[in-house]
Amino acid sequence: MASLLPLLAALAALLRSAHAHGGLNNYTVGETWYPGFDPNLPASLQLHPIPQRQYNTISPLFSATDPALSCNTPGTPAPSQSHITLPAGANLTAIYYHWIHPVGPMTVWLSRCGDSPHDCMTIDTAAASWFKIWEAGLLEGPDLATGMWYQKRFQNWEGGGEGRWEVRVPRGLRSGGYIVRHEVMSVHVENRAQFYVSCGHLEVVRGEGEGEGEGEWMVRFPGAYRQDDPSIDINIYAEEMVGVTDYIIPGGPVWPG
Ligand SMILES: [Cu+2]
Repeated sequence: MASLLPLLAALAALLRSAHAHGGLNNYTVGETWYPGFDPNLPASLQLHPIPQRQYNTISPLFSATDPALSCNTPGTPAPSQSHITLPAGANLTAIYYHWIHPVGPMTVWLSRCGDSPHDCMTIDTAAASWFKIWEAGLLEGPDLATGMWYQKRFQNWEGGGEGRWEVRVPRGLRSGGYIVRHEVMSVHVENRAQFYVSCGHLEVVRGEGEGEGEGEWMVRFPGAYRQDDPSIDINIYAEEMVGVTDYIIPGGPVWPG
């Protein structure tokens, strides 16, 4: 009987995700696990410290100008919001248990809150300034519809992929509190991009740099994207897209840090 349990758990997870989308479930830094917010549970029942901000659905946003584009809905701090402490230059990994979509860019962004992660508690994420620290799109042709995207490699449908999204926090970052924003944009439906966003709180220590992104590096969400951007309003299956491997990831360049 005991041997059936893993099978039943896997089946339950499969059924849950069969008609669903996906979200960021946990973070890790090295061997340390940080539980994510669970959108299937009321916020009041999630009493253990959670570095991830609240989101109430694993469904995507469908508009590049959605007011919730910064940190999802509601995107507010969790009832027992905590933060992840890590040194500048360390790797932060986001875990998605069941990621099913294969095409579209993935990006990671930071917004500085202040000298302390507690400053992140009162930030209006829609009014905050963000700078991109990481991006990945199409890794290999033959074209956008059939090529290998980072998202496809990341895909974890039926446990076949990585489901791990590891990104280095820039070495040149100034110490302090930051909100980290993970965004998966999926473009597998013609001319109907989907945005999956998630935010968490970081305390970056031993930062060697003076900086964070500023000036030209800074964008807002919503604000960074236009719905009619040819990388967003896109039909990868169109006849004229056969053999096309060019794809400009929206939101501007990555801060060199
Ligand atoms: Cu989906």
